[in-house]
Amino acid sequence: MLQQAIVRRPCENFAAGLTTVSLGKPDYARALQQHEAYCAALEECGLTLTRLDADQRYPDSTFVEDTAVLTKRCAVVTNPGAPSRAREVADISKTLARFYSELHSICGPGMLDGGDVCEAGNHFFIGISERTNEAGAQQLAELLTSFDYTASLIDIRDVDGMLHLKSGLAYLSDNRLAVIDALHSRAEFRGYDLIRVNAGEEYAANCLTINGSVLIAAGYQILEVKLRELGYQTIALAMSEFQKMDGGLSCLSLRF
Ligand code: CIR
Repeated sequence: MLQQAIVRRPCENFAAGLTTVSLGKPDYARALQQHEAYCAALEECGLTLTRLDADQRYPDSTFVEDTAVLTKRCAVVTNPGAPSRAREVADISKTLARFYSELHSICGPGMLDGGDVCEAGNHFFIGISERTNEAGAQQLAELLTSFDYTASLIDIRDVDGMLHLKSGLAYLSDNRLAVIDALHSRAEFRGYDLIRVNAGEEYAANCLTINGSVLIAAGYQILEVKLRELGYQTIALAMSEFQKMDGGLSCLSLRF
């Protein structure tokens, strides 16, 4: 069972963050409302939240997931691939030290964003992307292996429009992965039950399973119905303002 999550309130200059999409400027008041609803959903799933203050120095700092990889046995502070985000880790490291004695870090020249790491039970898929390089992925794989996990590296640099591995992949539970078409034939996913995310619903692939419920972006009916048919309780959340900044549901928290 997951018990805790770390979240950070979006800061007032949230709109100055990085984005690759052209969906317009996010509305700050609406982003705060959507963030509150997200926090409430985490609490409804049984998580106790550590709420960090907004940090004006880093417009993307609400996307806390990219700063660490949390497991049952250890925590790894990342070395984010975007220069503007590199220093977000200092504060997260201090917060994690309250919860973890096994606290490790990814070091340069290795770069790694948490959004590229998908936990599937005791196995971790690690994406190699514009933000995570091979050295960073390899460092994480070695650390995880030393804690008796397994890991495989998946190069997504050839997939258009994918910022992170988890932009197109989510582990649901019970050996099931939700996956976009561009990734479904990867050899690394053989042996898993693949829940295909339809073309046009790619954004919804970044869904989040927490203690039996699945948080899903609102407005993606086909995937939501598929998940309900599989027996998951779904919680649909408005994500428009985060989507404008390339963010999905998983990015907004660190869960453990
Ligand atoms: C960024 O480009 O870093 C942010 N605007 C979005 C980060 C999204 N994070 C994630 O998918 N894990």
